[in-house]
Amino acid sequence: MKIKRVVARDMPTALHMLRKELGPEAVILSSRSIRQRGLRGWFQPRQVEVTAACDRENPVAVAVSGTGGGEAASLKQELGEIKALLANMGALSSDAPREQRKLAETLRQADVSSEVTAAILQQVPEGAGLEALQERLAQCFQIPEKVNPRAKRIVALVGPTGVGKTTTLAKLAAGRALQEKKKVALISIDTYRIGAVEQLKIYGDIIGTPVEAVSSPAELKRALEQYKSHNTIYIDTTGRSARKPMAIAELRAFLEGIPNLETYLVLSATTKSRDLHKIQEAFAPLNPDAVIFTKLDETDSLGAMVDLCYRSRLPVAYITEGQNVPDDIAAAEPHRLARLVLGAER
Ligand SMILES: Nc1nc2c(ncn2[C@@H]2O[C@H](COP(=O)(O)OP(=O)(O)OP(=O)(O)O)[C@@H](O)[C@H]2O)c(=O)[nH]1
Ligand SMILES: [Mg+2]
Repeated sequence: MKIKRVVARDMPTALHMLRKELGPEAVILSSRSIRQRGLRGWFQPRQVEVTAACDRENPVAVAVSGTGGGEAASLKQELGEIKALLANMGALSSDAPREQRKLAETLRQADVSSEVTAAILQQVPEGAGLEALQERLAQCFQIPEKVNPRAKRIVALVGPTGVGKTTTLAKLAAGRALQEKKKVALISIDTYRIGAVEQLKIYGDIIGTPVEAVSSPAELKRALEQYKSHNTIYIDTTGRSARKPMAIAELRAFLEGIPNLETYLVLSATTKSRDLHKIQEAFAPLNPDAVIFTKLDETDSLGAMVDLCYRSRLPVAYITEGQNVPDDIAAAEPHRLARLVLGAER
């Protein structure tokens, strides 16, 4: 069995380091939050120290088969560490303080992964209640820097199929054109789905903005030039599967080199945590500035959203909570998101 201990700034980084060293089957034995030694430590954020082991055969069988005194001692130590892990990871063991267990259970019910739950609870003071948890959760959600309302903008929405990119784009464009009275143009990068442009044209007609369909990067550049006097140009893209890197590379060929482009990764809050993570990684080559979460009205458990934001550190720009254009959209607000996750606003 290989045992490895690492110190990192946060849990996901530590887990990443351990998986790299020990492989994906590594089992965490213990984790704790520590300060660096000496005076400097007090002025720097706490770090996490995580110990993990890997044995592809059967870690428990190997540990139990040890007969020598040394191995027995090490077995005892390992069991102790596993116990500590349970207290830390799930905070559900009977050893964990009652308050901590309650908070862990609240996060579990919201579908926050146990990994992220452990990391979040490590930074909630012992004995603290729901309010402290809400505050800590709010810190997991960053929002993008405010854009100068007068600035000219080119905004592209990218993401997997059917998450609500076109609908969200229509909501944003309607807000900009009808409420803020800006000159807006819509462009559809139409290389995949029949009907994609028609859907955007309907919205364009209602909002009263031009809609252009382009099918090559050169056509896109031309369209951007054509509408350069417009205040905001929204670029709609057809959904791409995270499992098809070529489709994402193709999209990159369209979008790269556009100066000051704002790219938003649109994700559905109903997607499973692990899938969200894969999608975010697959779309990383497009360098999204922030995410937009859609369909919050369709789920009661927003833990996947917490996981994604915690792990990727991407800011959240907007959330959408229904199909109505233009009403069902709101700028993301960390404390409101935290309240939604904890079910305090439903
Ligand atoms: N309940 C709910 N439905 C939504 C929301 N946003 C979009 N939808 C619906 O989701 C469906 C798909 O929306 P689209 O905007 O066409 O999705 P898309 O991402 O553009 O899809 P593709 O272009 O095919 O990749 C439509 O029925 C929308 O009305 C939301 O916030 N809540
Ligand atoms: Mg669409």
